[in-house]
Amino acid sequence: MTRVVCPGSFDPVTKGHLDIIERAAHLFDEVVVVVLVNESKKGLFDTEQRMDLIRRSLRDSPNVTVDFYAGLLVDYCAQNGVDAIVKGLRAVSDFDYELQMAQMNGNLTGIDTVFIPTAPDYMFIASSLVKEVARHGGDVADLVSPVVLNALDAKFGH
Ligand code: COD
Repeated sequence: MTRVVCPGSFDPVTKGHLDIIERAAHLFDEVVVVVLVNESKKGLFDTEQRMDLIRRSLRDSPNVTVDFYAGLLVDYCAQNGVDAIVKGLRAVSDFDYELQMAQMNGNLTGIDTVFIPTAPDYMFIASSLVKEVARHGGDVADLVSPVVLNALDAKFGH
């Protein structure tokens, strides 16, 4: 049994995230999507809402569960028998930072990171841009699931 984590802020989950999670679910036995709580950064959605939006956005994915953690990702992995970290890679701009995190995590506990390339259609999608566009009433219907779209509409009163 290979258990992997897909970690992130997921504020909110986008179609780019969902594609990586669903592809990881085809490759590995168990996928845990972990919402990392950053106490110093207040997001648009709270942790419970982010987890709920991920659960309700996932299509039939019986080997995917959703969890949260406040602390180092490697500690979560050690405590939960996680074999590897899965990350999506969008562009060269992601690569430097993702490589640095992968090497830091590997250095801390020896855990490996597996990169899955983003689907070309989702390459430009980032939660921060989705929020900015939605805040100003722009159309993000192609970038997020219908449940996230509703949640954004409710937040921004559209
Ligand atoms: N297509 C494909 N993949 C994507 C896309 C997209 N359009 N958008 C995002 N992704 C992938 C990326 O792999 C990204 O890493 C992941 O989804 C999550 O994205 P976000 O934006 O929700 O989350 P980030 O980048 O803010 O997450 C950073 C972490 C929370 C994973 C990181 O800070 C962390 O591990 N924090 C815990 C504390 C810790 O252990 N720190 C030490 C790190 S070395």
